[in-house]
Amino acid sequence: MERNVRILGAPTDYGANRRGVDMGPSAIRYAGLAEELESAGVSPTDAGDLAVPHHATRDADAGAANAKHVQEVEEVTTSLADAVSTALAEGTTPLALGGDHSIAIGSLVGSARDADIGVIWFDAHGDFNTPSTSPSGNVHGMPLAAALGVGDFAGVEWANAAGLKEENVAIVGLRSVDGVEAEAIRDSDVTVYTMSDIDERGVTEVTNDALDVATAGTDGIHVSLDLDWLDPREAPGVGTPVRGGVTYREAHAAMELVARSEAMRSFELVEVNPILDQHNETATLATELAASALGKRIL
Ligand code: 6HN
Ligand code: MN
Ligand code: MN
Ligand code: MN
Repeated sequence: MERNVRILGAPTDYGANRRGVDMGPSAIRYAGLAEELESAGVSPTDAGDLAVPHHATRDADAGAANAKHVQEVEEVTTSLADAVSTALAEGTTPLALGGDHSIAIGSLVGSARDADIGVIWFDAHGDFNTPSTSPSGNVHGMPLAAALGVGDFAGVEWANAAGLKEENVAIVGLRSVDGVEAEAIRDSDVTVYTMSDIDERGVTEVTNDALDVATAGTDGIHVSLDLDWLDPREAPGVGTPVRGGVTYREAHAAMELVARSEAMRSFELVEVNPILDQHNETATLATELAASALGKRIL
């Protein structure tokens, strides 16, 4: 069956400190996303960018110190959730382009609206902070907790309308986690595969296990790919790099297993920051990994 992919740009940096990640969708398109997807045998349609409130029109210090710009994040994720669920209802696979990782709240809510979904979160970070545990106040460190309904987001009600189950969530590649965030992850039913697990068991076995977790009893999975999952040598253009990530080839191997599972119903590429990148290589890498996750074959 031919897959139709709908590209949804979400050019926002309200969830992160680093201005520049809002240019991620342009950089990824410029790197040749549409052509890469065609080479994977899928038909992409680009729906353009969601409207994101311009910085000049917003108070630079908006939101509480422990959840900065939470209203702007809510605005963007609400429209992304609608765009994702519409894309699915129209028989296409939504591919959201961040933007910082706060957009995942929208992808998850939209993808789970009419289905039971699992999630694989490829990331150096757990993104499981809440306003009361976050050391930075940046919402991009909180989307997984927010989408699971963990934590008090100062009146914002995006929480678990999605009906997402912790038992169907797997984090892969974790190597940077804050103190209280670590406790919260341990107390949850989310399954975590750290970089040490990948060292010991290999990326293939770990990804297959993560696929089992996310697909068990669900209608399909959301794949959230934070480019800082990769080692900064491969992906320098990210706002919160952490040494010791997966290699180029390990990342492709994992995405190829995602493709083989045929379980992916929604997808996102986040945290590409062209200002911090070198010659757009992180954006280019994002396009290549997307192609692998959507079934690109060598022969
Ligand atoms: N990301 N744990 C840190 C924080 O500020 O909460 C870093 C979060 C990074 C988030 O890369 O999507
Ligand atoms: Mn992340
Ligand atoms: Mn649901
Ligand atoms: Mn990250």
